[in-house]
Amino acid sequence: MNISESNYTQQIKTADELKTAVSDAVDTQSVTDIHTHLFSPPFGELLLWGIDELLTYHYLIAEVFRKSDVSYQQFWAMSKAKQAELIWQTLFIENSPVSEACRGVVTTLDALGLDVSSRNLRDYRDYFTDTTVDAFIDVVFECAKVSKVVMTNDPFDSAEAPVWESGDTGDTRFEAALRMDVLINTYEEIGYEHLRGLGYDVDPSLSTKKTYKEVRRFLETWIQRMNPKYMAVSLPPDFQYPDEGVLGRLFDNCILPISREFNVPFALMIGVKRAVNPQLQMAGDGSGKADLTSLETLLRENPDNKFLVTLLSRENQHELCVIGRKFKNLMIFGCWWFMNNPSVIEEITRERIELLGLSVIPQHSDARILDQLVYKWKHSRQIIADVLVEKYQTLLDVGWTLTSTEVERDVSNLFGGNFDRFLNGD
Ligand code: RAT
Ligand code: ZN
Repeated sequence: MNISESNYTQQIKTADELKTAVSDAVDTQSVTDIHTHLFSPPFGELLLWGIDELLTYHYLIAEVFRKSDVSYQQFWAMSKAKQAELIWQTLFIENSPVSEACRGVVTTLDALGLDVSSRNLRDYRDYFTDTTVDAFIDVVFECAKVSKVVMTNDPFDSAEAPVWESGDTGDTRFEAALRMDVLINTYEEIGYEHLRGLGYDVDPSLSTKKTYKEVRRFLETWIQRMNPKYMAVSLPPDFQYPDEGVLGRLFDNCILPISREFNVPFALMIGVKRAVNPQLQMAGDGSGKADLTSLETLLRENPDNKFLVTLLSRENQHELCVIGRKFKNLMIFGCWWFMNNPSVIEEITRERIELLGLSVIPQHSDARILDQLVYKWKHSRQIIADVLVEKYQTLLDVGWTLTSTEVERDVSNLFGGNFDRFLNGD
């Protein structure tokens, strides 16, 4: 078959052919999941998996208090198994599990071959008891069609440190991201002490050249140790740049120069209000709308730095797309946390494609429990496919030609190619 014949055979003509070509491409293309909270097996208990972990996901903990009379104190005093049973009983048996976080559990159990109509928690527990974590990683990666996941690695976490020091992080499908929340958001309270404890000669107000040099030395050491895909921080909605305080000094004198020097992008996750309700512990964070003038300034003043950005407020999403049109050093990624719901994913994905074409990373999973890769990707793939079909159809309607190879190329860029190119390009 010559090239023109092969193109001819792949030509998409009808709406049905288009749907099939897009769903084939979207369902089979393996994805690089650029932000998760998963860990490779050497990190031991940091890698969460199994039904009790799925049920006690913090998104579900926030929901159970709305439907149960359990007090915060009673709940936190329970064992994980008892918490899981309460959540199962309250959110799945006494009420229908229609929220996205609940639905995710049902999708996952079903995709793993379990009978969701039985509603039998004991059977689900037995399934996980009968498998090993290594075997389960393969099952999940295969089922979710995920080829790589990027972890969230805190250099100050004493549970992670021994693994990094051993130099062996095991399964290479798990890649690192150097998370800097402690350093950036709590330098004066905690970060400074940590750095001193690790032997870095830093001052508490982060204001001397010597301190900048020491923080840079710390970052260099961890970049060499982790080989991270990017450095990252989550920031509150009132994040400001330029900034005269610790954050601004850290950005300008330490992080941005190192990010440039090592070609390690800086990921900003903006819009989280930590501990809006501390009684909910990890489930107690909220969101707020950010002033994106700061982001524009950061992008404009640092054209040789690469930034990956995701935002937590729905109200900020359109503005972010407009900023993406102005700055090629910005890669927009994912529908983060409270944005990771079907109606919002659909809206954001459509908005991004309309304003930025195929130059975005449409989704990441944020999975905290290995099993969640299954549902987070299944649900998102469906929406991404629907939006793509709609967009391609408008082209076909006016006579544009399209082949299944072109659809595969586009999907491959969305699911990993754009990330690789952003990391590896100049
Ligand atoms: O989505 C989440 O699980 C949140 O708790 C956060 O972890 C957030 O994604 C983050 O990375 O800060
Ligand atoms: Zn996260």
